[in-house]
Amino acid sequence: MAIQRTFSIIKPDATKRNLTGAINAKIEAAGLRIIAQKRIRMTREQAETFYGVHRERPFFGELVEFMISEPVVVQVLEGENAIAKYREVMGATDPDEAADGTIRKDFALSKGENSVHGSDAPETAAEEIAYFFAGLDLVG
Ligand code: DAT
Ligand code: MG
Repeated sequence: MAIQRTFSIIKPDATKRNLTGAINAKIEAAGLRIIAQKRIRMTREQAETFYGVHRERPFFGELVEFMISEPVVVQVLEGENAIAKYREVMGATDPDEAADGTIRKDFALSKGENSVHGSDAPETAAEEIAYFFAGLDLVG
């Protein structure tokens, strides 16, 4: 498997509780390199577009309100098999189902307030990175 890039968000529940460093420690311990990172306040439009695939789901409104409720940290992670590896480090969407030692097991508050986002495939990773970062921002 080649070197890949994936897109990550440290979500409002985690930035609010000062967990950015603790989450970054787990990312780096897994061998993923943080090659771009910025703290932003997501706009409603950005949140609605980013989660557009979930527009018809009953939790969409709640999800958008949550994502704009506090600053987030958007990141690009690089490494061997980075997309699947980060999904493993994150753990399952629902923290009650997440494996021990994962970010969501250790930090997530609920299925909605679950501390991190990670891309699920190469196509979405490329789209999500391009939505928040210019090519020159990525320092591999
Ligand atoms: P993941 O973030 O693990 O890729 P997803 O893409 O299915 O999960 O959903 C995106 C986000 O939407 C998820 O991180 C939290 C929220 N979400 C998903 N299912 C939910 C539910 N049943 N209730 C509340 N929020 C939910
Ligand atoms: Mg997803």
